[in-house]
Amino acid sequence: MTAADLRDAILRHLAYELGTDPGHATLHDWRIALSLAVRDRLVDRWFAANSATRAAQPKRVYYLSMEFLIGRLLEDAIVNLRLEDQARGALADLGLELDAVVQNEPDAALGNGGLGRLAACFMESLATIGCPAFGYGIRYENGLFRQSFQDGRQVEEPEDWLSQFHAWEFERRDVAQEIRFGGEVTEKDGRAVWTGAEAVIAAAFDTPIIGWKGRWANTLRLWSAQPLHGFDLARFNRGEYAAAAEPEATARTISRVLYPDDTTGQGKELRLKQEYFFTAASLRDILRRFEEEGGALADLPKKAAIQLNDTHPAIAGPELVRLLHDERGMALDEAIATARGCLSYTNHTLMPEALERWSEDLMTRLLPRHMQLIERIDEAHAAEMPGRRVTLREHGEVKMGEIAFTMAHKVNGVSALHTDLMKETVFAELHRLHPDRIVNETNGVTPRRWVLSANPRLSRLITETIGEGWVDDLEQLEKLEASLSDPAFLDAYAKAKRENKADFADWLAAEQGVRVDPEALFDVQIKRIHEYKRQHLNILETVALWREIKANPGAGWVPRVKIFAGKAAPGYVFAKEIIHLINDVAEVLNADPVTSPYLKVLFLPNYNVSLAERLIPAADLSEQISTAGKEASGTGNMKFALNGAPTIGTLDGANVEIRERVGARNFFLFGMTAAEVEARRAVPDHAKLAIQADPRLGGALKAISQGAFSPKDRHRYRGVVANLTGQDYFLVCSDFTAYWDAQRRAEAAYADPDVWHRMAACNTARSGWFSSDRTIRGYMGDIWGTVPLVAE
Ligand code: 26Y
Repeated sequence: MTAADLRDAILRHLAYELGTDPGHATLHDWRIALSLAVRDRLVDRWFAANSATRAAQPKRVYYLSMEFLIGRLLEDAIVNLRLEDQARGALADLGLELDAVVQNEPDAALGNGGLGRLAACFMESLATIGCPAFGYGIRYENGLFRQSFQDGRQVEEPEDWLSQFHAWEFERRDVAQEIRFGGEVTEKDGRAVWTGAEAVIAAAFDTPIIGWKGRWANTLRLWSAQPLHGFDLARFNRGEYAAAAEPEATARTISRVLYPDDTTGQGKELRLKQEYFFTAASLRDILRRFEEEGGALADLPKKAAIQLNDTHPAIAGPELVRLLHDERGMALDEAIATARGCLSYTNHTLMPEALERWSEDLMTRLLPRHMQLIERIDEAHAAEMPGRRVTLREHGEVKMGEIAFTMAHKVNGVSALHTDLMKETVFAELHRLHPDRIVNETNGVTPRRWVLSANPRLSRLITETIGEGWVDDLEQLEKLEASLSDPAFLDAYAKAKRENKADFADWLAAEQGVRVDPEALFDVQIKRIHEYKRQHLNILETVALWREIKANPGAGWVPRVKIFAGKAAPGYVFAKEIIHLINDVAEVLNADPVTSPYLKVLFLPNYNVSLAERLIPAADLSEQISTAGKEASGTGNMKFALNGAPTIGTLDGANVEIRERVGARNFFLFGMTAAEVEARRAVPDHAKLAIQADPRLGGALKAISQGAFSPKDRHRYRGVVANLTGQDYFLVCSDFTAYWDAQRRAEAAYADPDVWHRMAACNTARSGWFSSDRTIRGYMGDIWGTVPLVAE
């Protein structure tokens, strides 16, 4: 396809789909016309992959996830179809700039954070590898809330990504499932019959996901909840308009909004309904496909690998048993074994408050048959495993982690450390009973989005140096090793980073009205706000540094910009106070004429995938400072390393593996290990001891508690300070001094450009293992037993 072909296609879509002529088209119109023109190419490849799959009838992967944080799709499609030059040319002909058109697309923010973005990277890698797969999730009308600040406080507004025409999905009116809740269980001819009282329709919307070079494409199928019966005409005719529309509104509530919470599994009925809704619809779809191909039910595990992304779809275990046993007459034990043969479960957290539990009362009310089956599964497991102490229920609650584990043939953690800790802590007893079940699959990120499209300058340099093969074989980045002592290469590497930083500074000035010096060290912490991620450790160090600079402004400080971004769960009060504190500190520091040339603080609002794509290529230092043992893996850490930002971090999650690969000299390590954290917690008054030992920490805390950053409300941070000086569960104080020292080491390295750029380039050259292609190949071999196919 030439640029002229693409231009003609754009004009055709503009006229015949949008009914607009070039003289009247807005940026939005052009974006839709370009999307439709690119989509045509994508659909051709999608059909080719689908027909290859129909012919081969292979085992498919089904990735069940409450979240797919896919972000913008137009650029992905253009890059993977290799249409970038043509698109640039076609738009230039029309007087437009590709970047502006691409950035007009709203982010599809159907996820909270790491788990949702991982699912999106996996979908892209599955397509690149050519592994036949479906992603299954929910088509939320409102994704993750939009964040802004009012007087430094987080304000949440609904994110309505569907308010604009969404060019990437196809509504499948022929594919729909009826999903029921509540009601009762009776018996007929010795079989349980569940008649749910309330019903909604799950309607399918398909988005094609295209792999690198368009070699393969899979489907992301998202379910939308719709009423079984339209609105009530009789009531409407009686003038009861609101009541007439009510059943529709109630049904639609299920897919209305993404749960904006990654901290607690609060017993929210709607959340449980969402989980069952999409899991049940997906399983029926999977069984329908299997039955159409005419296999014997016992062979289901040979044709379907069903991956549960955390416990959110864990009801899949009991539901699949119900579909096989109650609805298809398979013996219970065989149904359990068959379901287990299909299912596998990924755990993403060890934090007890994030492990889902549902009250038995709620479960019995909403899913009475599943509650019975959970008891039967529990009994069957007990019979299988005499002497076992684990149960699926406890204190009137059902434990979804245990259900997922019991019903899965493989259970995986997401980094080496996390997997080890799973074996020792949350699943210790189940691991003893099933020693071969837990495996590790360290997370990864897709290099197409996180290097190739996000960082074109670096990508060009890499391709010029080692050829193009790295894009789908990221370990080829190792070949850069030979250039790490070549001054010309290091100069070019430094230049790419410098230009990325200058671009970012320009964007900041234009969009946020803030000026920063592109020569300063860009020190970046972007992720959900959570105590265990310790944004407050970072801001404490910032305050301490500010006080040092103030006391001695002429000491040759390395200019630094501290950049924060991230959302707090709306109900997580402490996390919101941390946001407020950072904004308050920023206000004082940025206005300080003495210190601000050396130290600025920015909190960018509404962190999302697109902001990450802009920020990561411009970062110098990657903050990965969680309390050891708490961050399951992290994936931002991998994106920064690949883009040449060394890590300042603890031995937590995948940081451990990043450090092993990039080398200890190219990683600013600090802080307690997971084992030391446990020991330290047992020391009485550990926070007070740490504060006494380091006057910088004491001084920073005192400044905050005395209202230095909240002069009109001096006690604003009393709670935060009391937490830190009291229990300090996440050991912010005890790690402070080590963090301070690591920051000084980072500064010293940054002050010597030769040292720094070599360190940064080492990070790029040695992070190739963190591709999600590698992760997906791991799942295929260790868990799914699937192989790639080729499309004609
Ligand atoms: C229970 C429910 C409200 C809930 C919703 C979302 C619980 C958890 C979550 C999200 C968890 C999450 O994003 N976990 C992150 O998964 C990443 C991918 O594996 C990891 O890199 C990261 O360390 C982990 O925090």
